Amino acid sequence: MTLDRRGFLAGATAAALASTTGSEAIAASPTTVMLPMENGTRPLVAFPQKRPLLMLSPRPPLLETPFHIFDEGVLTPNDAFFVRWHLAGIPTTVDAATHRIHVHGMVKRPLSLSVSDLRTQFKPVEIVAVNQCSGNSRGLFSPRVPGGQWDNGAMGNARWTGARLTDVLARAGLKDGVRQIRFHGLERPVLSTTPPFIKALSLDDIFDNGDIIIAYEMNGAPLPLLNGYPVRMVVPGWYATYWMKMLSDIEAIDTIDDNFWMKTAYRIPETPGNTVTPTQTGYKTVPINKMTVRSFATNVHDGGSVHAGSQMIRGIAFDNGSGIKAVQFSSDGGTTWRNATLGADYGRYSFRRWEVAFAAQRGKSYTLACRAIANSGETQTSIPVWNPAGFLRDVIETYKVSVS
Ligand SMILES: Nc1nc2c(c(=O)[nH]1)N[C@H]1C(S)=C(S)[C@@H](COP(=O)(O)O)O[C@H]1N2
Ligand SMILES: [Mo]
Repeated sequence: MTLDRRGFLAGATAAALASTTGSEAIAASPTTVMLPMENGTRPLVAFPQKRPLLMLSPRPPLLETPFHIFDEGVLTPNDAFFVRWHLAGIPTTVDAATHRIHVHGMVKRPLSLSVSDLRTQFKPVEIVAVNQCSGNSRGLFSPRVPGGQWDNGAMGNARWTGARLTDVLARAGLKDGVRQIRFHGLERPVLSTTPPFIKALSLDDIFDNGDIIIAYEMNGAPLPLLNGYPVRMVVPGWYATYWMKMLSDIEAIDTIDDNFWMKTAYRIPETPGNTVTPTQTGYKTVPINKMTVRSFATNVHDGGSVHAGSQMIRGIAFDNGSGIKAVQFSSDGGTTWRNATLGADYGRYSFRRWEVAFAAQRGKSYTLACRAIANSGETQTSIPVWNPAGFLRDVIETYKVSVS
């Protein structure tokens, strides 16, 4: 039995879980994990093609990656990669041979592409990129906000292979006046009153970010069904909400999409730092877009311990594609900082591993901290962002540790 090093064993729940959800998809799991937040108890549950992950919701599935996975390698294994769906009507199987991606709307040549067309008729592009939910770490907001109560594991880094979106759009030929491209996947709402999950990107953003791909491989293998098999969008540097899974529909439009998921949900304050106070009203909002810079230590956790003597503290950092310039480490709660050593470069959208030597004295306790500086100049600060949707968390992480 493996335990999440970040949490601790809280008791057996498998039988209780199976009886409350009634889902055959859920395999027995002997443990729960306590996340560092109120109401932070999560069962570890194995869904199809997945190892046991922290379950926030069975239907639609919300599964978080146990944080120690990020210490094991720069790429997040497919079976450990987090899962987030909005709607419960997800196909339980998809036939990749008959699946089609329709490209239509304001195009000169509407297309109906199979997965094999994508593989054979377009140049394959490989890119390592972080997929991070807009609400990653939402459960750590203070004051608390509604929404999926994630700790820091609603993210993952994979090597994606696929066809460039701009190549597909060039094949279809955009008509004059196109302003946005709208994306839709295979799942459907259970209730007719629930808006279908549709996202849109502006043409400028698509052409600025020539790295958007329609991916048919994840870490050299087919995508797990729950991560969007057979094809998903990969929008490097942008929050995961745009990374449409089970992509089936691409539509060119001459308007700014105003469906619920663009106009009402997934908006951030258009204020300095995209932050507001809990009582603030009357500010403008914009659709969430590029990720902020973050870094984490992966072999220590807050409230945990380190051993006496010298050791390496390891971690990861990423931003929205300028790349990581430096990661700094502090063992005195952020009073003094020194540079960590960066690991191999997997590209500017990837996790960048870092490590730093640290000598711990028996009997002392420490507040460790790490902060990343992106090539863009963006630097993490110790002031947490706050917005009512719980997006964009990027505060400097601190880890109080004792010496054992
Ligand atoms: N079709 C579809 N794609 C989707 C979603 C969804 O609900 N349906 N959710 C988005 C959001 S908000 C997130 S965080 C990511 C999660 O990707 P993952 O499940 O592969 O980790 O998928 C994105 N793509
Ligand atoms: Mo998300």
